[in-house]
Amino acid sequence: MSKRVMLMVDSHLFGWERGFMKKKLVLILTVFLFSVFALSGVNNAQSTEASNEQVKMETKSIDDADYIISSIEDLISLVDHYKDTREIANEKVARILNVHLTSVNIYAENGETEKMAKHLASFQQLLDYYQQEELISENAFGVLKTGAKYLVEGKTVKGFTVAAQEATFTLNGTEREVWTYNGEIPGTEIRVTEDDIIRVHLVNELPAPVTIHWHGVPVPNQMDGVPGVTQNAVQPGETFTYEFIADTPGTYWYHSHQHSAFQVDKGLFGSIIVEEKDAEYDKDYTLIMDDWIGDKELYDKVLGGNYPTVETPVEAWDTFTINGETNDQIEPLDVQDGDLVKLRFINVGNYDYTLRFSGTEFKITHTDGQPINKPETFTNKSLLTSPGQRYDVEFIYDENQDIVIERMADMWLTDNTVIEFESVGSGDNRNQQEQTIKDDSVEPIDILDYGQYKKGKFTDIKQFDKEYRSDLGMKEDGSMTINGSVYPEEYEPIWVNEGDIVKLTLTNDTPLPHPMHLHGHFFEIISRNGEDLEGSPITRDTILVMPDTEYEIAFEADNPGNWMYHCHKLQHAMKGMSTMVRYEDYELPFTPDAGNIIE
Ligand SMILES: [Cu+2]
Repeated sequence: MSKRVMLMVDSHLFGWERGFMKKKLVLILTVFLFSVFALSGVNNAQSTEASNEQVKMETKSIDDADYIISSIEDLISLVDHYKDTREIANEKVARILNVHLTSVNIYAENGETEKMAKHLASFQQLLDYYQQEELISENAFGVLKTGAKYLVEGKTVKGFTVAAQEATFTLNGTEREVWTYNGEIPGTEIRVTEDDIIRVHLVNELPAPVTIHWHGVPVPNQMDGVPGVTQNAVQPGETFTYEFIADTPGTYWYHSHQHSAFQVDKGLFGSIIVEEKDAEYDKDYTLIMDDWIGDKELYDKVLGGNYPTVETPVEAWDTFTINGETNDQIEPLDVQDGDLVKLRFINVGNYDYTLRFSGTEFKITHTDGQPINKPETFTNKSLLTSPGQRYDVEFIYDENQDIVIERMADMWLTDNTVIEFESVGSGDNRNQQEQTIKDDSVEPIDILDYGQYKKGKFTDIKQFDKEYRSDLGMKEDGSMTINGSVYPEEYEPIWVNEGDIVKLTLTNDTPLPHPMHLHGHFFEIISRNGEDLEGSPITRDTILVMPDTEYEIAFEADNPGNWMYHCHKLQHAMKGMSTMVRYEDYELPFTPDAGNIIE
């Protein structure tokens, strides 16, 4: 396994957590688990089978999370752990909690569901009491309470600690000060399985406030991580816990939404992957694409402090990276002949990147994590990706073919970047950059005419409940506008009610393409320049709006709250190209303070 692949799967864990995981791994492998299926009272033969399945599943992904709760045994070992770390005040409190959990286990085994439920309820009441008496830390309380709550429903809770930290990052041979999640660029990959409960404990060790926004994941509004809109920014030294159900599989990413044009550029991003339960890939790689200010002096001037202080010419971002590495530093991906390879491309940068695929047959299977209907194969074609967007691409690795995937050179990012493959055990057949076919006649893929036609969710809707326009523009002073308005001073929200089917018409009167991102909802693209889509329905959360082109998109207002809707070229959002979709009767569940900078 290459170094970079290790980096991608190796979560940052604090020392005590790593030790704890080892202990827990042994526990899970050796102790018979009364699975959550046993809790619902099915017969013994079935529950044994289910338990075995669960052991297999947990060992596969156990290194990814700080803790996993999928059984009463897991809760018991967590209580012991919090006793050791003194997050539970004393032996007695831990013992009483575990007496109840042990009883739950015994009653579950005997099929006495009523008594079992009673003891689990007592356990939760005890937690409330100990929290009031300050005999348990806030974090330990939250972890155990969540675990108990979801265990009854047969769900697995996966917990991650994400520390926003300063770090040093080497780029073009020089060291840069960066801000990171867990000390790495990109931040720790959060990888879970469909229907898992994700619980992320954010610890802010930076000298500036931060948040985590879960780009594309349809989370409840309070978990969306937008400072001043869904929560107050997490101040230095403070913590915040995000918790949501990962019920929509796909490729997503996370980033700070505080002062995001600055903080995302400085490194505060990572990927979040929700695997399908029946995923069938031999290899599955996440490729996070970004651009950096290559010149160290300029980098230090622009990004060295806690806030941006200088205007920067656009051509300064001239260094392209994949998973934080530049061209020749990028480790080849491990593959074997015949592997079905899935690549998850995520554009977290400032520019649109063009990818070229050649040498074998490829398929684009997902846009922004959402499936494309019966995608056709292609070769030697290019794909335009824009900030905030994701594309999943699939192919079968054939060591006899010269497979080339590259980011094509363009205006400021003048070098092309080649993704290499290394086939283990079959000699040196790693493809070389020199082999890149110099072919300028690469046909671009039109993602709005790709895959097989079928009716979309909104195809037959004749009358929309709400219709709004988003005319993207630019003022003479350089500010960027939606319907002539600069956010936040002049903006008009898009008002909706829960249950509305909403149509937005987007136009672009600027010379630049704008990737418009809607939080909390997926939308379907229903037409371009008045023409309905002829290929697969395209569902996404970020649409690239080309100059002089009109698009209609539609979404169902099914997630109450206040949701940002903005250009994901974050410099444009900062200059005003931003607005909000707001639900009429939504009451803000917090009081915004003065420390929030949304864009
Ligand atoms: Cu824009």
